Amino acid sequence: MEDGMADPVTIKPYNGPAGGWGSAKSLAEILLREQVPLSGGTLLMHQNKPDGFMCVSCAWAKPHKPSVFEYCENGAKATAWEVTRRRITADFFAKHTVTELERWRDYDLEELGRLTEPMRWDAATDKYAPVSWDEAFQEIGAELKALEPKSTVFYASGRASLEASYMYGLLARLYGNNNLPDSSNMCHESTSVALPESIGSPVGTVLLEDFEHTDCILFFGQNPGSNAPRMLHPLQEASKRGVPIITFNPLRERGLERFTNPQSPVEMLTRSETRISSQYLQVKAGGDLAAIYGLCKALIEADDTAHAHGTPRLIDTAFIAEHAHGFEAFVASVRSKTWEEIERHSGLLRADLEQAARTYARAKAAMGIYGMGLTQHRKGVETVQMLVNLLLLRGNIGRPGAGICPVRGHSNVQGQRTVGITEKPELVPSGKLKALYGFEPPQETGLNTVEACEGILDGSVRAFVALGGNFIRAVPETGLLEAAWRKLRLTVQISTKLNRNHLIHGQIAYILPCLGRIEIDTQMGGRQAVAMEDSTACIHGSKGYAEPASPHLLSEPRIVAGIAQATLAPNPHINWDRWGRDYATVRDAIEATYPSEFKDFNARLWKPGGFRRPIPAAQCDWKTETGKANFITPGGMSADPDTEQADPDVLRLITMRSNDQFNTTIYGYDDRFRGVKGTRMVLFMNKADVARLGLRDAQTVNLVGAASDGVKRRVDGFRVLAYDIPAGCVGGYYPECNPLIPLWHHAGRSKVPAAKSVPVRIQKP
Ligand SMILES: Nc1nc2c(c(=O)[nH]1)N[C@H]1C(S)=C(S)[C@@H](COP(=O)(O)OP(=O)(O)OC[C@H]3O[C@@H](n4cnc5c(=O)[nH]c(N)nc54)[C@H](O)[C@@H]3O)O[C@H]1N2
Ligand SMILES: Nc1nc2c(c(=O)[nH]1)N[C@H]1C(S)=C(S)[C@@H](COP(=O)(O)OP(=O)(O)OC[C@H]3O[C@@H](n4cnc5c(=O)[nH]c(N)nc54)[C@H](O)[C@@H]3O)O[C@H]1N2
Ligand SMILES: [Mo]
Repeated sequence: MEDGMADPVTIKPYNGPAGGWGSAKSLAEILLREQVPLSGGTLLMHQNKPDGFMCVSCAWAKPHKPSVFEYCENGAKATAWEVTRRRITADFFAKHTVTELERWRDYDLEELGRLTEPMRWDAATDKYAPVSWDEAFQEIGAELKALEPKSTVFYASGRASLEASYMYGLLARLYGNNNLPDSSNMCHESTSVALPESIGSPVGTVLLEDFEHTDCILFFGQNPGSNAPRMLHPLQEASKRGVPIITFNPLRERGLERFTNPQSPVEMLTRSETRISSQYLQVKAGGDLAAIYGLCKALIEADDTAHAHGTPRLIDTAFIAEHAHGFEAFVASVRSKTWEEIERHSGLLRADLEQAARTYARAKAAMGIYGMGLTQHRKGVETVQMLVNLLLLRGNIGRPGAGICPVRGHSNVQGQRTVGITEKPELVPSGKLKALYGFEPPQETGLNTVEACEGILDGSVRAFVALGGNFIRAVPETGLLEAAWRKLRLTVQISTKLNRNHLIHGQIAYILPCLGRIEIDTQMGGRQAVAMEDSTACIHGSKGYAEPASPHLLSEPRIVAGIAQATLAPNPHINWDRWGRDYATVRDAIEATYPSEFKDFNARLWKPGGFRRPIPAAQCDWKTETGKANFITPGGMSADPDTEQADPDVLRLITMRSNDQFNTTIYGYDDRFRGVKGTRMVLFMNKADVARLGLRDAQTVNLVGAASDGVKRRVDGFRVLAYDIPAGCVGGYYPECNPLIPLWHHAGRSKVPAAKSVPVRIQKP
């Protein structure tokens, strides 16, 4: 049980808006707790500014004319978390065995502060002991050289810079594999599979400016109030202009209801709020596929009527004739679905879907925004493609104010893919790599996250190197994986803070502590800067401003270079040492590898608002096999064959983030917007389900996995909370609920774990 202990648990509805005074207070608390010096305030002034540092929290776009305070509550919390004064030194490790630390809560591990020197686990004492960088690199290199390349995995968590990521991808390929799973495999991989087939680009087409020109926003399964708060500003502006925002979300998320800009003195003093969503549709978990079918059906039926009466068509037939493929088959599929089925699968009413479709049909330019609520389902890929279908019906891709807008997670997760962090060799310019570095890049598809887990379970994976992240906590099937993980020969964690994955470790285990992006990074080439790509494919420079947490830290490029030099045969075309000390030279290499994306990379690094790499679909240039934008008809409307059981006691569990965490990093035990204080072990439940299952509000229950695959999955000690959530769905927090997710329970083609529809049953203790 992972309660906050220090604070009593209270649960009462939060009536404030997103942002506002609650946000200011929460931020002040964390700055104090992390003992961030007063200059922390000055530090925040550099956040997300041209010539400043790019936020280490989310990937949302950075405006080219930033406001004085271009950060949000959670971005500032992430900064405080990184520049904390707390330190974890060799003394600490000398006092505690790893087995003992395993009993600590995740929160307490990270609260120890920043890691300060490289450590190696010592089997005799079961403690981590200091080791020199050189020794660490030599042993890691020797171990990797002794292993069959296919048995090693190089994971990346989405935060490391373009420079570090490019080097890391090259390290894996020179070593001999494409085993480069990343956090995106648990996140927007459904997007990366869906969009190339639909529109020929793997990323979104919307730019920040499009918010100024849009007439309608369709908002699916993303919680901006907690996970991309800076996005509330363009949403607020749009709402003030009278732009309808139609939200699909099983939960009524505060950031999608009302917002007070904490950086506007007038709004703060007058306590004025902006309504965000104009229509809020509480779709069933996984019901979006059916809901969008409903929107398309309503639109097509209204278009039939318009056509019959000779009034203007609602379907953009000219756009479709010129740009689209597969329209007829798609329309036939839509017509074949009955409203009864649509209502049953979506949990929404026909009348509400028709109203939303009418709003959409009136808009000249509409955009579709979405997050984990669409991608983390068994039908994640199909659902993203369905949203594209809806946009294509009215020509809403490739013109101002319109487009598709996946909201990415980690601050550089999109950029890592751009520079080669991928298990798919076809996404990498192998010919270019061969010409530049004189080697044959491996052509065998590597392991993604789920496959890496399978390899760990069956013993075929022997070594795991992690460029950031907390893999063991982020993945499904915690129980089986933790046990198998300990059999790995080698685990190497490049990290800033102590986390669970340092304690659950391999037979030879290293913690390599690195500089964070906010820290000043001085190398022989002088003060260094790095680059990232935001959610809208704009690339920004980022320069640290804080003193390094310890003099013994190395930067991520230096660490990758160190491992590469110790592992790989010398290559006359690569000077790893120079790359690790002068990142401008890595940017030159990136430009040489991707000349059209990164033209004049170094010269454009500090362009305000970033420079955008070309996104052909945004110009109606469709790089698909048909040369057109494709309507892709999904197989059916059922969200999830596993949870579509007749048994009403099997519930669909949504695992999600609170307002007080960054992924597996728990900042605190409050979720202000959802009214929960002092605990994360709550189970958000529909009132009728609470009564039907013979439970009471505040009662303690256990959750067990409902999949019939013979594996026992169970998490104990949830407090029932009657909440506004559709019947049949329950909500709980990630990562506490991860032991309940079967490894095979993932999106069909993207293999993103279906973390938003986990089949579970409630058990009374
Ligand atoms: N402060 C903070 N910022 C973050 C993160 C963080 O943990 N903390 N994480 C970062 C990362 S890596 C990512 S990927 C993003 C994640 O950001 P989000 O995409 O917002 O992720 P979640 O919090 O998991 O929740 C998604 C939302 O989907 C809704 N939802 C669940 N199931 C469904 C469904 O079936 N249909 C629909 N329509 N909605 C559904 C939930 O109610 C919730 O509002 O945020 C990034 N930014
Ligand atoms: N049930 C469930 N599971 C999920 C999700 C869900 O919604 N539900 N969401 C999934 C998603 S979207 C994602 S992205 C994954 C996240 O999975 P990960 O990316 O693996 O996890 P994080 O919690 O972001 O990693 C935190 C750790 O990163 C390290 N770190 C922080 N900053 C830096 C840095 O600058 N450099 C380096 N080298 N290390 C650093 C710290 O040591 C910290 O402990 O989880 C996935 N898992
Ligand atoms: Mo993510």
